[in-house]
Amino acid sequence: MEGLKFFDHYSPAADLLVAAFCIVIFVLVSSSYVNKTKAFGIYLNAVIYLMIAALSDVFYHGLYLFLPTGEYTVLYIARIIYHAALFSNLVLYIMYIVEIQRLERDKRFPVMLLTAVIFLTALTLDILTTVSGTGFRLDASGVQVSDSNVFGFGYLAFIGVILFLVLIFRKRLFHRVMLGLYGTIAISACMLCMQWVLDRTSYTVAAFLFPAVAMLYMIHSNPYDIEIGTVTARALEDMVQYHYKRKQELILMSLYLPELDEEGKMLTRSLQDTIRFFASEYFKESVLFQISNGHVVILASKNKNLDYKQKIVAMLADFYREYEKFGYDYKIVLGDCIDEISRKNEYVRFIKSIYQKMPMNEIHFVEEADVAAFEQYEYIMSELQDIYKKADLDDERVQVYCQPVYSLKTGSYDTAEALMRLRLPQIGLVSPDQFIPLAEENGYIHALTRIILKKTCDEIKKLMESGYIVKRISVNISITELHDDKFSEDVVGIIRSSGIPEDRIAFEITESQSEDDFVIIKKKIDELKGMGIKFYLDDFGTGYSNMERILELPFDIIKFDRSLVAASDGNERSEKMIDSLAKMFSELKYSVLYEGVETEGDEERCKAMAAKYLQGYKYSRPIPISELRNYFSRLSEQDDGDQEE
Ligand code: G
Ligand code: G
Ligand code: MN
Repeated sequence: MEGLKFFDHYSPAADLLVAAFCIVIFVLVSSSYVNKTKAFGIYLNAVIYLMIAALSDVFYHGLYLFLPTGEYTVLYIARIIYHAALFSNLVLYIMYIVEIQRLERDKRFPVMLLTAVIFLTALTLDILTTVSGTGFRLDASGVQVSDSNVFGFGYLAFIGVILFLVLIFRKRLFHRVMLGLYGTIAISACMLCMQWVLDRTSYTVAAFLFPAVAMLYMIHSNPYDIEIGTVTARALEDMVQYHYKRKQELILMSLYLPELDEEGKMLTRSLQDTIRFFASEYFKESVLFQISNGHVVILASKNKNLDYKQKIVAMLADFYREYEKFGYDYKIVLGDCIDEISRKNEYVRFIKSIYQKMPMNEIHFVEEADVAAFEQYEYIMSELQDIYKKADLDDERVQVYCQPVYSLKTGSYDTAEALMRLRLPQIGLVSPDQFIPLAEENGYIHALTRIILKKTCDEIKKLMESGYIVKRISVNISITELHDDKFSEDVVGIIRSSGIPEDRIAFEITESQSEDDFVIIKKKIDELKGMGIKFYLDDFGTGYSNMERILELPFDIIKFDRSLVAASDGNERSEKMIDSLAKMFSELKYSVLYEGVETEGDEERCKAMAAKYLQGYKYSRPIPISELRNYFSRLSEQDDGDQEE
């Protein structure tokens, strides 16, 4: 140090670079989507102080060149301002860490108190030692003559607090983020050590830049999908929270394209362009969020779009025009954000609950009633989850209803379809359309099937023991559960442990949609058929039937959907078509079952169209399974019946 002039330790290059980098950070922040959390506010302040520190470092060193020799008071003051800026930056880093770690009040308070004490003590000592001459001084020739290095001790004290926080509360953040923080702190400390060893001061501020860059990248960056211009669902929550706290109202627009909402599917380029256009063209400062492949949401502030009603009208008009081009099925939900939902920050689930109950290709305007429906949806969902978790095959909440099926061959009811209902403590009986889709989407359906299967087997056993003739009862199966490799093993286990013959159970499956489903269904039918379990093709006529595909699957019974029965009424062409389909199936050794037989007329027509089985309100509505005995006949009665024939 001897003889080396004050200015020789220093080059402004690093500080100027830091100042420039701070500007780059501001540019990045304003051109990307940032979650405007409290932590982010602290972060921005830290960057501002960093920039002040860099500039004041340049300034106080520069002063040396302009001040008359020996008249360094202004320089000393500038140097203290520089230290104050750096210390403020460190205080803000500590506040920031405390914030992202979400420390509780009782932990936050002592940490911040200690930080304040360090800040005031270090700055006071810096000033006192400078004034008294025991601290930083330059002699007439510009050589540093004394340095008690208050700054260095202050710095170490702050670093001590930071290390304490990141080590003691390291579990509070994702470990990779913590590792990133450790890494940048270590690099900063190394830089300061090297400076100290080499007796240079140029990189002091630069060392403080690394944590700022790391935080921006790891914690606040929320990159746009560069093609479509969306940010993630997480960002949606932050935006909702930000506006809710400030009592600023938002407008919500949600587009769902079910056909594209599968893993691996991509929105086409031109669809991306269109969505980006819709998100940016109509509303000022709107943000586009991608919730899943086929689901995007736009949020915009009401204040900034006072004419939002006209904008929505214009947007929808354009939407219909664009829709012609793409032709995908859609569901749209539009409207004001609702306080109740904003408070809980549950828009994604809220919107999904609306989609659940709305028909395809419609637009739904959000209304208060949706909130009540959402609460019910959430309740059903939590009950389903609980049923799934408890995995109790006798769960009281899952109830078996049955619709007896009339057999034309025996002239009696000896088969039936099991239909599930939920009986939930708070809302009573729930019908399948309110919970089957939910259970399927969330992976709970097989848990329900197991219960209904067990209960059906138990009832069949009771019926048989009381002398009733039960040919079989069919249980509905969802395609999603067939994808499980253990399916066959599992259902056979349940049937066997109830002690009834396997052939008393049948499974109903609806037409498959994809090649994948087709292969799975075929495999499962092959596995189970050998044991005498029969298979019904459910709802025939409602899907896009591929006749060739259907005939490749070894179904036993084809259930003609009730829409076919209705269509055959009074429409000769339809009747002819249905009649020939039914006859074709019969000749190929399938049995034909007509669903939705409601009247005498329906019954007559179906009988003439190769019917083997009839099901519908004409015979019975779905009834609790325990009432099935009112329809089924006992062995002796059946004998009587046979004699009459
Ligand atoms: O009985 P209801 O009309 O409410 O039944 C409506 C639909 O729900 C039926 O088309 C039927 O396919 C379906 N469903 C009823 N019970 C079950 C069941 O146990 N499992 C499955 N997967 N679907 C069922
Ligand atoms: O798709 P699946 O066969 O599983 O559907 C059976 C459903 O059809 C039952 O939930 C029942 O409520 C309903 N259903 C049964 N019979 C009739 C009927 O005669 N008319 C109408 N409209 N619906 C029926
Ligand atoms: Mn069915």
